[in-house]
This record gives sequence, C-alpha cells and structure tokens, in this order.
Amino acid sequence: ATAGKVIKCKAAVCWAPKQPLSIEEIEVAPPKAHEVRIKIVATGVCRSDDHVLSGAISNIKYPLILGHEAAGIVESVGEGVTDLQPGDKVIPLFAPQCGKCRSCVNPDSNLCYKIDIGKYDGVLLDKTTRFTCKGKPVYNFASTSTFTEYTVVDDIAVVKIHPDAPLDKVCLIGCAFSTGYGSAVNAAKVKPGSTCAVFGLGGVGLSVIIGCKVAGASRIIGIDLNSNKFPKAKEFGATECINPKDYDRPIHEVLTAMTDDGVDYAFEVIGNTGVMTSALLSSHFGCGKTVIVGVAPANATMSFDPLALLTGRVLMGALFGGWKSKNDVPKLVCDYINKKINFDGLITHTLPFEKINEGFELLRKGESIRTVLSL
Ligand code: CND
Ligand code: ZN
Ligand code: ZN
Repeated sequence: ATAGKVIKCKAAVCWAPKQPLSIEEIEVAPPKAHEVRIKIVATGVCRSDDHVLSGAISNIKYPLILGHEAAGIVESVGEGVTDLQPGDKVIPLFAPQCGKCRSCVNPDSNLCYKIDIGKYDGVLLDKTTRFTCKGKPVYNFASTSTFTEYTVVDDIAVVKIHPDAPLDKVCLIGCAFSTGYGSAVNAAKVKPGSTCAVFGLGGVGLSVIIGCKVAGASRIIGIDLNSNKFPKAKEFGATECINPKDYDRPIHEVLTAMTDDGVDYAFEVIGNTGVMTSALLSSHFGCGKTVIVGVAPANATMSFDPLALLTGRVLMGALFGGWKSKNDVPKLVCDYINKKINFDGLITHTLPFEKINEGFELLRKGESIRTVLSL
C-alpha cells in the first residue's frame, strides 16, 4: 500500500554535533532504480555513531540520520532490484559489496570502492538522498542510516537473510559482532595456542574476544580503563583482564613482561592513536601482528619508531572484520540460527526507539555494551 509513495515516519535527526538527537517526522521518498526501502525493526547503538555526535568524525555533512547496525524488512524495491522483494528480512551493509570493483574482485579485500565511510559524502550512489525533514534534505550515514522507521539504501548495501532470523539479535551482525569476530578470524587469522591482547572491551572488543576464543587462542588478555567491563570479557573468553590505571609504567611494558616478550596478536578496539601504538609495542618484536579496528578522530595521526616494524611486527587494519558483506552476512546469520556462534550477551539494554538519547548516555557512561532500539 505504501509502495511508490512518500512515507512519513519518525527518525532521529542529527542536526549538529554535541547535542542530543532529535526525533522528527521525516519524509522518505520511494526507492529509485537499484534502491531498496526498508522498514527498520531493530538497531544497535555503536561508538562510531557517537564519534559523529561527539565531533570526532568532523568531516561529515549535517543534518544526517546516523545508525549503521540494524535489521529490518523490505517495504519496496526500485527498478532493477532482482535479489530482494517486499517482506524479505534484511541487514543493511555499511561496507557494501558491488561485486565489480578492484577490491570486490580481489578475494583478499572487502573494501568496496562504493563505501562511504572515510569519504562521508552522505548520499546514495545517484548522489542524492531520499530523506527530507522540514523541507530540507537530510544526509545518509555509512550507506545505511538506520535511526529511522524507514530508510532507503542502494541494493549493494543490503542483503537478504534467513526468514527465521530474530531481528532484535541479528542486528548486531550489521556491525559489532561481525566487525570484532572477523577482525580475529579473518584479518588477524588468530592461530590455536596463541596469545592475544584486546584493547577496549565494548561491543566490538568483546566480539574480538569471541573470535580469538573460537580460533583457539590459549591466552586472551582484555585491557580497559573501566574495570566494570572485566566480568563480561571473562564470560566471553578473556583469560585475564588488566586496567592501565593500576600500573605506573606503560601498558605495553606490562604486557611484554606478562607474555614472554609480547603477544602474538594485538587488537586496538577503541579509536585512540596512542593506544594503537601501545598495541603495536605490546606485540612480539619478531612475529607480532596488530590489527586496528577502532576509528580514530578525523586527522589524527600515529607516530612510532619504524624499527618496531623493521624487526618483523605486522600492523594492519580491518573494516567490518574483513567480511565481504553480501556473501558473508547471510552465512553469519545462519551460523547464529544454528547456534554455531552466540553473542546475545553483548545486548545489555533494549529500549524503545524514542529513547535513543538514553542509549547514547549509557554508552558514554560505560554502563552498556550494546543497547538495541526497537522500532
Ligand atoms: P565502546 O565505547 O563500547 O568500547 C570502547 C571501550 O574502550 C570502552 O569499554 C572504554 O572504557 C575503553 N577505553 C576507552 N579509552 C581507553 C583507553 N585509553 N585504554 C583502554 N580502554 C579504553 O565502543 P565499541 O565497542 O562500540 O567500538 C569500538 C571502536 O570500534 C570505536 O572506535 C568504533 O568507532 C570502532 C568501530 C569500528 C568498525 C570497523 O568496521 N572497523 C565498526 N564499528 C565500530
Ligand atoms: Zn559500528
Ligand atoms: Zn565493489
């Protein structure tokens, strides 16, 4: 009944950084060719959204609709969309997969040229957006924009999932779980018996721990400034947890002393360039591998003595855990349904969509891991 028509609905609009999101009535235009309009059912609150609200990601256009970790149901599709139809359960993909660009045809890369993260153009592939509010165009975020009852995405940025998938859980496959888990199993390729250090024990960091455990790591050391995060980290597989505040020397010295000269794998899951260097220096000088998962503020730079790499350490990064989103997200959803993977414990809070600002407060105060908003 709504197909082909403009939908009026509620959305959390970000008019400017450093102020609460504002629940507004917006208009969502019908999908154009190769676009899909989705009714969002559940969406998680991720630190990357908060990086925009805090102003850390400053190279972005306002007003915009944030949110990139969600699950929903297709409302209608534009011309030429062949792999989706109304009623399909879907997950929007902040790391799209066009299947044609140099990265998409390379089996070792998942960074499709059509990704908006980093560029932050805030528009669909046709260079416009389907959202308006109070007569003004509203920009997209991360090709997805899920803090709204309805969104429109390009068909390369959404994938159909199993009809039995519980949307209020698998929304985390849209970001936190897949990003963290894949950083361990795809990007680092953690080996059995190895020692891992995970800096930052939020939703993404705990998912790295899940991945390290599944890969057979024998020691998994969690590091966080907030010791309240430790019990949950241990539930997910951390064998020990340390708080840098409890030591009067640099944390990489503490870690190298604990681990016979350094860990095999270090993960930075905070977005702090100082911690990125600490992670690198915590890894073994001859064979350590460090994966950057956290998103640093715009224009931040890392500096370290290149001797750290010359001796044999490897430094790399991974977006969305290295997964090729269209191929891999439906498989991760099936693994969840078949109980091969579980991440329910990441969801510490559920709130109605209208309480979205409370969800961000819980994240900032360090009280939540993931808040899932229901629409
Ligand atoms: P969240 O804020 O929940 O977790 C971060 C944790 O780090 C918190 O527990 C903090 O207490 C802790 N912390 C902060 N500063 C320090 C410090 N100096 N030393 C030790 N611990 C500290 O965040 P999240 O888990 O939602 O996200 C983590 C990062 O991952 C964040 O930067 C986010 O933007 C990024 C990310 C990356 C990707 C990707 O594709 N690579 C996708 N989504 C999010
Ligand atoms: Zn995220
Ligand atoms: Zn591509």
